[in-house]
Amino acid sequence: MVSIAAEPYGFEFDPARAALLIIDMQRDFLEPGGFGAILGNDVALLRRTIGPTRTLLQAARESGLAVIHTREGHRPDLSDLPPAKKARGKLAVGIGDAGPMGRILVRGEAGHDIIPELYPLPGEPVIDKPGKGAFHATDLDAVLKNLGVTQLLVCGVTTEVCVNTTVREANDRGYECLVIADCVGSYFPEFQEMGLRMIKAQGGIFGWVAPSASVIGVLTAKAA
Ligand code: TIU
Repeated sequence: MVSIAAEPYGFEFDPARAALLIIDMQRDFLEPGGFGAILGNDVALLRRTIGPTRTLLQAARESGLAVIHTREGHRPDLSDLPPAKKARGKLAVGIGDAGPMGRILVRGEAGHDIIPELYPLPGEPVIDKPGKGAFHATDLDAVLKNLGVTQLLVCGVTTEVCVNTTVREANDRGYECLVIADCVGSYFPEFQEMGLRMIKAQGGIFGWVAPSASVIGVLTAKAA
């Protein structure tokens, strides 16, 4: 156990029982022409997370930490796409429709895949999820239990949507979540701030928040 400087107080980190969880760092959210941009968002606001997450991912791999990736998306026949999710936003081009990177948020399409900067290595589980939370209708809980993981270092996009939903789901399942502030991103600066404050408020009601530098220092010391 080693204490990582975090808010609202130190996170007692047990690397043998921890995983780096990288949520939905997909081209559809981070590159022009994808789902994020179609929703009217500026993807540049999310792209600032790529550099720090890449550095943290490298440190995690070198220290032997388990690494798990998730992707939001749907079957090509859209049979797992709730009609309410398809209809939301009244978009001219929405989930399942053809976009510049293939069909929007459909598994197997270029836009659905993880950005090249953070591409999973063979052996790193990739969880395909149909919802915002990574536990809903996936085998993430089983994968974590089989790995003996009880702590999650959480990165990804977007802070107030898939990251917050997943952290809340994880918290209710008994996992301890440390959210990495500079490795999570929102299209809305005010939601970035509040999304992090909601996690660490009230004594860490959903978890902890720390900058990647605090975690990398600990992982690097472990690897040395
Ligand atoms: N739109 C938005 O902020 N997010 C999503 O639709 N999915 C995720 O957060 N991954």
